[in-house]
Amino acid sequence: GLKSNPGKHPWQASLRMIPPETIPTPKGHLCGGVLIDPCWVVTAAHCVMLKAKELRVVLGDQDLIKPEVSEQTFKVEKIFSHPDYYDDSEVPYNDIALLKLKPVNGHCAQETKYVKTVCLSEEPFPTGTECYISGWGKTSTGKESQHLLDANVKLISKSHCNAPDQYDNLVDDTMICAGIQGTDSCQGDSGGPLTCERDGKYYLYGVVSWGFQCGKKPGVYTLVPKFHSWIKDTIREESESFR
Ligand code: 4AZ
Repeated sequence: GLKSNPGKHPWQASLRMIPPETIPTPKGHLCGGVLIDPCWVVTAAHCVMLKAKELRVVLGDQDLIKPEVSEQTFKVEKIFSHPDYYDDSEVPYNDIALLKLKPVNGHCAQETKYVKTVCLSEEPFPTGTECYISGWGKTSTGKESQHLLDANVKLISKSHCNAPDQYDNLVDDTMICAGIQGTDSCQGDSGGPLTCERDGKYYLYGVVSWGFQCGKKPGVYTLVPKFHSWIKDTIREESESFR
């Protein structure tokens, strides 16, 4: 991808592992995430196989190394990995998780030009729709990016993605493929957004999940509409139990 304009993906989150000194990525960046409610971030379940205490969520970030005034950093109160998440010979199924942010002075994310929530998609977008991916993952140089990058990708049909020379039926109906030859998400982008536009509004349609290498076959994304009820129910139940 190319360097993204600040404020173009204001729902993009950076998941950090603490202490950052122990891993070789800028400031401990582990995965992407997506802000869907002031106190809730969606990510990939395969990203959060660690304790909530070891995580930080940074919103409003562009440059992973430079401190930026647009940044808002939160601790994680609780991790909700999808109960049906599992990994079968490197393929993650139901690869989605919710992070409940720990409020500071009674609030979580505060809306700015650089920090905003995104809508959840409840309906399918047609094959061929041009959508957007963003993240700090590996580029063609083989290194993770210091700057937030983005790219356009097209939604790919299940039948094409499951062809014998592609994923040979490993892609199930909780996943959506997207890509353009050579343009793809990669290591470090996991958990981040695949957003699509409808009537001038952006919707979270996929969560970066897996793929064979990068840029060679389509990227595979967790299909958000399939998890709409789980997301809404989890947020509702958790908010109700604290009233
Ligand atoms: C990864 O390793 C990864 N091309 C993420 C996305 C894709 C491949 C690998 C999709 O986290």
